[in-house]
Amino acid sequence: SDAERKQLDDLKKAHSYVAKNKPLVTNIYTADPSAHVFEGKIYVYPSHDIETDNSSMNDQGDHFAMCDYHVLSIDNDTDEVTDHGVALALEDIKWASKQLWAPDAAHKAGKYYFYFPARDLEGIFRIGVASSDSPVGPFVAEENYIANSFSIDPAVFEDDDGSYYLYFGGLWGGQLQNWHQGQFSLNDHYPDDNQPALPAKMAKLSDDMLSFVEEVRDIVILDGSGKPITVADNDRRFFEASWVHKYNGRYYFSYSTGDTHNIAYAIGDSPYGPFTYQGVILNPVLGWTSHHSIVFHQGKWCLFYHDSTLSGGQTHLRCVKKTELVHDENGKISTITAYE
Ligand code: FUB
Repeated sequence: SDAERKQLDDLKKAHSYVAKNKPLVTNIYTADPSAHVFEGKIYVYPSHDIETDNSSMNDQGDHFAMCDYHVLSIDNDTDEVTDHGVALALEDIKWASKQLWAPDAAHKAGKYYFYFPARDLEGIFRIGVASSDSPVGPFVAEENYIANSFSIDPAVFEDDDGSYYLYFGGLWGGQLQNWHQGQFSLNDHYPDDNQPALPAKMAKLSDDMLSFVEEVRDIVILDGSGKPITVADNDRRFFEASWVHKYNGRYYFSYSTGDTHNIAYAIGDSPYGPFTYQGVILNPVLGWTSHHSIVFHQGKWCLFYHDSTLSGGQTHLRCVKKTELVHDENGKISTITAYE
């Protein structure tokens, strides 16, 4: 399969790659780092990768079989990273059956909210929320997933006016292609190649941060001529790993292009989009997936990302890393390559 070929290629390349950045932690495998500055300090909310049988490797992502979450924090003075241990475990989430994939977190009025995708008891990916008085948990999950949520990779964006928005969605194993009729269908559905690509999704969060206050909306990504990016445009179309940050009053929607392995970005004038495609933030990394977050801390923009260097190229055993991200004088982001 495509996934197996990519993994073999990566294993061959692993020994010749010289990574520019070190893993934040090496005691566990980590991925999908969502970083935030809470009360002046960086907290990272990653997936916790675990060993699985290689025969489970497929386009559905069965090899990503994670069953708990840890939170990391970074000391402002020493850059030392602390792993705060298990913050939420599968057995404590009533509605979830397996696969705790890429999470995110938010802080509001002294409380911390942790958003995470998992398969429900019917095998359908949904998004749940858990809360805590501490940024490192432990988090207590709500009884059920967020009503009307589906698919994977939640990312919360807090706007300057105190509104919070949840962005989400992912293709293939993330099941976005199974929701074309507004309800889950076992049949994958992709529009024709020249049609607009399947969009990421978003909705505004309620005051209590536990539900959507509006219908789920599509995130439209336009090309330079104002036309939606199409299904066949694999180098630029949305695949998974939504993230939003604001720079100079404009909204930057960044995401993974999946099977072309870029972290790309698009800019818009509203958190609802539309967003116009701009370019690549991070070139492909070692391993099939790429997933990131962008945060401003102590006068600099940081990119958090993952690769598979810690496991010598095994796609489901990743490690999270941090590097500087630069916006030029026109607000364009300089493309980053993770290796010498
Ligand atoms: O970690 C499992 C999945 O892999 C994430 O949800 C995707 O974004 C990809 O990184």
